Amino acid sequence: MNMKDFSLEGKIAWITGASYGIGFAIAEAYHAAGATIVFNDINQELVDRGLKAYEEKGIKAYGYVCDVTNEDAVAETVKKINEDVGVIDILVNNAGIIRRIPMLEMSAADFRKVIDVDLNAPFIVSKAVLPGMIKKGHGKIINICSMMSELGRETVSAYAAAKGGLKMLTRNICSEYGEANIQCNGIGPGYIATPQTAPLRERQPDGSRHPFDQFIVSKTPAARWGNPEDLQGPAVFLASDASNFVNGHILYVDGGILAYIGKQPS
Ligand code: NAP
Ligand code: GCO
Repeated sequence: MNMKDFSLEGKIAWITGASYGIGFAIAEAYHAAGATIVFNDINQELVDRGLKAYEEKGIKAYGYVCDVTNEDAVAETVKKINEDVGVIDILVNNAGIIRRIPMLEMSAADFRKVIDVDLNAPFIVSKAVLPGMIKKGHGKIINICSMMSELGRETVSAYAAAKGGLKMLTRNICSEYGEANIQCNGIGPGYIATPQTAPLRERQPDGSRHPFDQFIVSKTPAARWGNPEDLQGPAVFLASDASNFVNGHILYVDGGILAYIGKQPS
């Protein structure tokens, strides 16, 4: 075993939607492991915000405006990355949205939008980067799944359908391209403190914790929300040569939620 297997030296990593949040934390870790960081976001303001944030961390990142649901924009972005930086070695399909709406009140348009960003886009971006990886003789695709790849809950029907599908897309990319030395795995974060979950953690008018906040803490053996930094080690592992025989796996980084029935109410 050579610890250099965990290095990402000389690798080019594209993390989608990584101006902040989980994607930004993963990019920070990849930079620390030696990778060149490429990210995109949906508009120039967010890309500029991301570039500034990376610069403040001492990271020279390459930022591109790209809506990952737009196949032509993705193809154009891959072309630009190849010209500006080089052929992508590591792809993290991180960009994602959620709509928390009871199913009977959710429009088909809202449902389609979540599926488009959280499931169709990982297909589109993976399909765009795979040819370069196959030509190079290696590649790592990491899909950011979710607890909702395994569990449902009220109001997140579209998100759970997308993340469940993303788990199976992960296994299918593994199945189709494992022979080309492509490893495609997923990370299933638990409940992580980012802007996406901020509404679930808002303090109540009386200053008490949000009921959902208390619920998640009671369902997590670690008795806390996760932080984006909790995902950094697992993300480096799945992007590195240390995981070359790990394929089609969803690595849940959830503080134990999926293993635990939940704390008995006192
Ligand atoms: P976040 O804070 O909402 O960040 C998501 C990023 O994706 C934002 O930069 C967002 O840009 C970008 N994005 C959205 N739609 C896009 C599009 N069409 N094209 C390009 N970029 C787009 O979310 P997060 O909490 O960091 O989550 C990141 C990933 O982890 C998501 O896939 C999420 O489903 C997953 N996840 C999160 C948690 C959690 O507890 N936070 C747990 C499990 C899984 P905008 O600012 O324009 O929206
Ligand atoms: C929700 C949350 C979750 C987290 C995450 C859990 O509303 O239940 O947003 O879906 O984002 O996906 O793994």
